[in-house]
Amino acid sequence: MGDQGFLEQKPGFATIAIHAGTNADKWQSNAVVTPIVTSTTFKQSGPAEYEEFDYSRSGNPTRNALEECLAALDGGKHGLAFASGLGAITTIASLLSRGDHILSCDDVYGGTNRLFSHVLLRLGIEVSFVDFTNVEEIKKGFQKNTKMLWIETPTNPLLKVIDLDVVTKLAKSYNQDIIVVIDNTFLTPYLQRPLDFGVDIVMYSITKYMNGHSDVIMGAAVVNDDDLADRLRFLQKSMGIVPSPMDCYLVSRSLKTLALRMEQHKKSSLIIAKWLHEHPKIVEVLHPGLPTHPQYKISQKQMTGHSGTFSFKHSGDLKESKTFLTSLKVFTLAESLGGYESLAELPSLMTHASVPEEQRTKLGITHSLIRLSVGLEDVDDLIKDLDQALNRAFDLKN
Ligand code: P1T
Repeated sequence: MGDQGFLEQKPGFATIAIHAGTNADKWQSNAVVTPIVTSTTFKQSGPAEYEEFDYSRSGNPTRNALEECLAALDGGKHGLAFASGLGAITTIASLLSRGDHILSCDDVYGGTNRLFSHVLLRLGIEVSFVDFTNVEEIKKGFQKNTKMLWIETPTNPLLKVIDLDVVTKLAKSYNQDIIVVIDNTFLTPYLQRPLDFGVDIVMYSITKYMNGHSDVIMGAAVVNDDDLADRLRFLQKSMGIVPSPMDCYLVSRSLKTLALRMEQHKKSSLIIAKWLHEHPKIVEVLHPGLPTHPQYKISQKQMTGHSGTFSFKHSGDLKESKTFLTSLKVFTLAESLGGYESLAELPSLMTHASVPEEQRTKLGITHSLIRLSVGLEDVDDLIKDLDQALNRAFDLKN
């Protein structure tokens, strides 16, 4: 058994993060650090006669190095980088055709919900949202035209944990051809390795923990299946949602410290979650590392720990949430998560404002739900900051 009762960490992760895709011998200069190749095009020795690269939308040396590392981190064969997390989702959804159906978990990032409900629907792709923590609900959700299962676990912003083994087997037993996709943004391959559970596509908003420095927007997909990889590669080239070589360099650099960063996010967030759990004005802390979490046992079965992102519900309403958020001094009031700096936000008005109100209310995304992204600052400073902001919001002694 691993840390905090979770799955044991696979050995060698940090070594892979530092070395995969990096090979000094591949460059004429023997550069130890992957060069940033900005060229959009590559000289051909005759018409359509080229070696590895012809045009940077199809492939670029800096991007290839990153994609190789991304694949290795998830224990996958193929990695693909995209211009944003939503760019990755759009490309993955483009594996489908008009008339197909996506069965999605009900709590997903607001932007994913918007893409599914507004854009895909208009293109003739049907999407239904179901509570994936309830097996009976999933079984009822399958349709004859279901071609893709969309999992986010833990979910954004309610931190529901979905049993990857159970849900993947359910989908495959309904129809072997259903493509099972997981958005693994909240955990990264350091804390969860979905390919080990039979998932077909692992998708990331690289913008978050994978880059970790809040200075790049990027997405990715990792797969094992050669045919699926070919189809995604074709879409990557055809749709053109690709990242710049400069951004690929920044992410490659960030991945070198992924293991160290995730280890600290994991430790600090659990300390803060436990502190909040004891606070008299906090009603519920939604953190998969707490034994009070409804899917604590499932978390321990499939994760090696939880990251720095979690939510809590307090006993106030919008007024208290606003005072709390604007009183924070170390945490910054902003959307996003997964950076070295701590962030706090109000999903109901910010990241999940695009989720229809009725759906939000049903899920429990209320004005009393605050989401934190615990960064890498000293944890004592973060607790002091939360304490003073809660004191202000609830008129408690300072
Ligand atoms: O922002 P982008 O790189 O396009 O990624 C979209 C995305 C996809 N999946 C998950 C789980 C996400 O959290 C996101 C982006 N999320 C935020 C900006 C947020 O604050 O939740």
